[in-house]
Amino acid sequence: MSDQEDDIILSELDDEELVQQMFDDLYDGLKEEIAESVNILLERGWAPYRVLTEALVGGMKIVGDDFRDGILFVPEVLLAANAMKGGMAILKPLLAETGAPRVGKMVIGTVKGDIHDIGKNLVAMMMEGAGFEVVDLGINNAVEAYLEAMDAEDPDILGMSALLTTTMPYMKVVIDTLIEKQRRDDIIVLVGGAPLNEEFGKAIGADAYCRDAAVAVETAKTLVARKHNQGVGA
Ligand code: B12
Repeated sequence: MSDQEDDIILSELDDEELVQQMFDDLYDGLKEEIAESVNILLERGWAPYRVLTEALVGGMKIVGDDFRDGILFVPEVLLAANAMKGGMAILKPLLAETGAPRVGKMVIGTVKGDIHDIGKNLVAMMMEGAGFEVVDLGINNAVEAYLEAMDAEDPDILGMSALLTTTMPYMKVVIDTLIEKQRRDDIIVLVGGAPLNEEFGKAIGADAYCRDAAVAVETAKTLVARKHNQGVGA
């Protein structure tokens, strides 16, 4: 195989071909290529949010499906995740640049036992872009970490992410602890992650389940506005 024949000049592909190529590159964990393609799409006038959802999240969906079906394994998925993060790093400042006024503050973290952070990072990025101040606690958070952050940051919203059926029940542990400590009413709790659904969100006592980052932003805006109005009226 000659390198020359195989070399694809990304900038010579049209938009559709480039997005397809990005799906392949994400699948193969090619971080530099993903970064280059993200920059090409931005130069062509694509909005950062469109690059994120159509190219990166779209590509990650294929990785996720093949992981589920046993075609890809953890090492490959880690590489893909790393490539995705490379693309997200370019988009992050652009998404945050909207100049939106500060709407509220969110503490967000993946729950104990769970190290998935791509979706959480995406929510954090989109929330920042929408004018929220975001404190990201990272992965594998025990209830104490959420409580400490609530003390230190006084957020409007607590966001929890879980990607495993074995870790999602931990969200209830956190919410139950908030109730026990009589702190549940002080905060809006949003939950998300692929295995969750609306019913689960309700069952554990969250204010809302959000299926993606865009819904998270809209829900957060609505609930924070409601909270502030109630505060004024009270
Ligand atoms: C990438 C990945 C990994 C990577 C994670 C890298 C990283 N830095 O995150 C690695 C390789 C480390 C990994 C490990 C494992 N994984 Co994994 N992983 C995935 C995969 C393929 C993609 C997840 C992802 O990033 N999706 C893309 C993002 C954008 O989507 P998202 O996370 O859903 O987030 C969106 C929404 O859910 C929502 N959201 C998410 N969080 C939040 C939070 C809030 C507050 C709100 C409002 C919204 C919100 O908004 C986000 C943006 O739109 C999924 C497959 C899948 N279909 O989800 C499996 C998957 C989650 N993993 C799975 C498994 C089994 C594992 C392992 C146990 C594998 C193993 N044998 O070791 C380990 C567990 C490690 C651990 N203790 O956590 C299973 C879980 C099955 C189950 N029923 O529990 C899945 C579903 C794959 C499968 N079908 O088998 N994984």
